[in-house]
Amino acid sequence: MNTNNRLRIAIQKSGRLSKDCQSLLKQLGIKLNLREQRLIAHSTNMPIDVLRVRDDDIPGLVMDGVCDLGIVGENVLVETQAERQRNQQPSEVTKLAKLDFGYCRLALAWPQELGIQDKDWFNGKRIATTYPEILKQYLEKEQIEASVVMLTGSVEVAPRAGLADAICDLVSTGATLEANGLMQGDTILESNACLIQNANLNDDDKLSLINKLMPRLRGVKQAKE
Ligand code: PRT
Ligand code: ZN
Repeated sequence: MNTNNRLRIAIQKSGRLSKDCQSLLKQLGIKLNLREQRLIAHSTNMPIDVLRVRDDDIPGLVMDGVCDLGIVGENVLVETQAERQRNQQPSEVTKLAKLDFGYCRLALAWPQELGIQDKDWFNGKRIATTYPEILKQYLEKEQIEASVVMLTGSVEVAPRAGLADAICDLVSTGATLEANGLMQGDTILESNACLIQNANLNDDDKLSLINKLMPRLRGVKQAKE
């Protein structure tokens, strides 16, 4: 548990969500002294500290109560939850809001030259992904017997490199699939960035600060619509 009396928020240090997270915090009125290399940024006008980490670490930090709040893609949240459930580690969080950035979908794809394929084609195939838990749950639900090859990066080159027959990867514009000669199939998960809270947070001061920030968040979302 974070026993520090300042509300601790985990955001991605550098990557696709960083800029949007920083501007959201700014729009919520949280003034931050962000210095490039620092792990922690202290707010100068509210009892808030912002922890800047890799996105993959954010759900765990919130689930374990090291941070009170976190902003992360639903893809990373769902994958971490499934992995932690399997390992019997704390996996609960309270989802406070779906945010309007970081949209992408986790979809299946295979070499274009194979043409359109149905789900049966995946039986006996190898599928490369960074999201083995989400993929395994999908395969089980669809009763597909395929093997899962875990890759932490460059998933889109796996078929060409002979590492897998197909992939299950994040797609936003589709340009990466196109550039790698891959055809997009079913979407397994649609994802946005979301704001999560530690499920056991019971510090009254922190809860009332969150209650003060939430209407502002709704205001920011409405202003964009
Ligand atoms: O260093 P760190 O671990 O923090 O960052 P990371 O490299 O793991 O993540 P990052 O910054 O790439 O993405 C952070 C989050 O942004 C993801 O977890 C998603 O929730 C969200 N997001 C939104 C995306 C994309 N869009 C996206 N297009 N994450 C990755 N991609 C990649 C995808 O993997 C593929 O390689 O972009 C490529 C496809 O993009 P298109 O536009 O060519 O289809
Ligand atoms: Zn990551």
